[in-house]
Amino acid sequence: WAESLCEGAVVLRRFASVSGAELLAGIERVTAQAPFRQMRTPGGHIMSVAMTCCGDWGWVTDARGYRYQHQDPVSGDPWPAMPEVFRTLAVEAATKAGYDDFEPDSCLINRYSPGARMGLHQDKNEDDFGQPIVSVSLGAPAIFQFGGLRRGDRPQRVPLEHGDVVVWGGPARLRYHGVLTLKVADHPLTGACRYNLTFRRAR
Ligand code: MD3
Ligand code: FE
Repeated sequence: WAESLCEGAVVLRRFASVSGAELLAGIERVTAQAPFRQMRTPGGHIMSVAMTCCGDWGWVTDARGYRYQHQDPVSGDPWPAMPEVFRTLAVEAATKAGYDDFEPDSCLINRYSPGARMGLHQDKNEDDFGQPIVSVSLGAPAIFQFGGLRRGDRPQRVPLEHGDVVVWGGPARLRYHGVLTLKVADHPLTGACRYNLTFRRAR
């Protein structure tokens, strides 16, 4: 039922495929209020991945740095509420992976168009690294890379498809990871796009 990528990382293949259409409807609802945008890194680069957020805390990056904040910097309004179908899926996946009291307060929604990629990085803007991260892939397939605790550690490649859910915790929580350049694809629900929902406990 669950495959282990490394100590602390559990893949639930196709776990979200039954709720795929509902999750995509949730993305539409969130983006009606908080549209996808390409953010700027502190180093001045524009990210190829378009992002938006929902829940109490949204992850943002700009010239001032990476951080979580309550408000969408584009509108100044609080981020949209996390759709119940999002929260339920994340909690169920975390429970299956052995995290019984995961309560996400943040969901980052990433949209990859063909050519978009995410370089190797660590997720370390959260307060408690004892809390896992739940990631849900929707639409076009991608190759995910995960390395070690040092940037120079050679990464492994893992293909992720529509509905695949990965729970990252314990010793995997601070591993370097990224996504290779998205190839052209045609998924019945999303066309050429890949969406990734990343659920976190920010505070
Ligand atoms: C491994 N997103 O938004 S999610 C990100 O597919 C991010 O959009 C990727 O990395 C995406 O920060 C990958 C999978 C993921 C998330 C957190 C991790 C993998 C992780 C934390 C530690 C190790
Ligand atoms: Fe990440």
